[in-house]
Amino acid sequence: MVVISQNPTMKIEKIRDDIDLPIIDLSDRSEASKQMVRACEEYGFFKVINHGVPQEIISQVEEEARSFFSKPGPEKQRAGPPNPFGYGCKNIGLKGDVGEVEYLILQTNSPFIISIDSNKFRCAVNAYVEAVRKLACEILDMIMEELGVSDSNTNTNSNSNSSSSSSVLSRLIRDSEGDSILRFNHYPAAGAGGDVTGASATKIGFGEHTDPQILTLLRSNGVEGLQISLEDGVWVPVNPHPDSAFCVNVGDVLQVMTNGRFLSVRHRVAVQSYKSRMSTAYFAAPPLHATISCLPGVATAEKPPLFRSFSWGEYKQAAYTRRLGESRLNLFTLP
Ligand code: GA4
Repeated sequence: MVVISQNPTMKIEKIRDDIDLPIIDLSDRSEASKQMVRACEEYGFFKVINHGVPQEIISQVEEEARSFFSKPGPEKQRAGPPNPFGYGCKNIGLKGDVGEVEYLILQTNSPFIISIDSNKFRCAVNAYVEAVRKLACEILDMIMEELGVSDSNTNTNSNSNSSSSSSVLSRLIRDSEGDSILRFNHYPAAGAGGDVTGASATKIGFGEHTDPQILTLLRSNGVEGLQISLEDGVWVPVNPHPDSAFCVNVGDVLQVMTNGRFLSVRHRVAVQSYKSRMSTAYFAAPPLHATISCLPGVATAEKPPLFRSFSWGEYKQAAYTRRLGESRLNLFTLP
């Protein structure tokens, strides 16, 4: 079924039936690698199960996030403003974007530079970050191996001293100067009148955008809201199940490094009428000085590089000084 609706900016959009993203079982590594590559090419999104992140670590961090958001506003504001790291409510980025969301953004290279003076919170976040970083690296290593990308002559200026069996991408993420971030989101229920079926305007928690980084690992409390757009103006709600899964998506940097073979897909979050959504996103990013360009062997004479090389710092600056929904990759497209 396709429902035609108008969003608050009066843009006509179609909302299709829910999509079941590929659910990939990481316990079967060779099959999983193939499926992940296919999913990155087709949807830019997939889910992983049997991912090895202990449930206890997930539950603890989600509990800390719930408890943080249940505090009175002034207490949450003690975490400092969200740019670059801290608590934000409704205002997103620096260019006037707004959404029905409150959030907390944390740097993942400890020590945190925000002031949350709870040891329990810090321990839960540290354990979670360590576990999701490991998962992101495993996923990237499997994907790189499947793509047959050789590392030997790749110079992206990484300071990581991890083992040589890891791929260039996971080395960037493990780098001591890596720029990965962790974000907790809380989308309060919209109440009666909020309608995500498309019968009236969709209430937006987080507006459409692509993620600038390499890879995103997302967990939610099982409340729907995430929608992806594989076709301009057509939104497909992502089914939130199964409970134990991580939703993984390709970021802009990975699209560039695979010369457009993988898709960094536009997505957004719609607010539900009666249920509030909580999510935790880990955005895996390289150090600011890392050079982003095509992985070796990916560009060929028939398929020359689509984008010019740039540093992650340069790209991040381009993203953060623009509106959420603005395309940034086209600033780096080669003629
Ligand atoms: C999208 C992905 C991450 O949530 C984020 C977002 C960031 C922010 O909320 O401050 C940005 C957005 C995100 C991309 C464009 C800029 C920056 C809001 C915005 C308008 C933390 C990120 O890294 O980029």
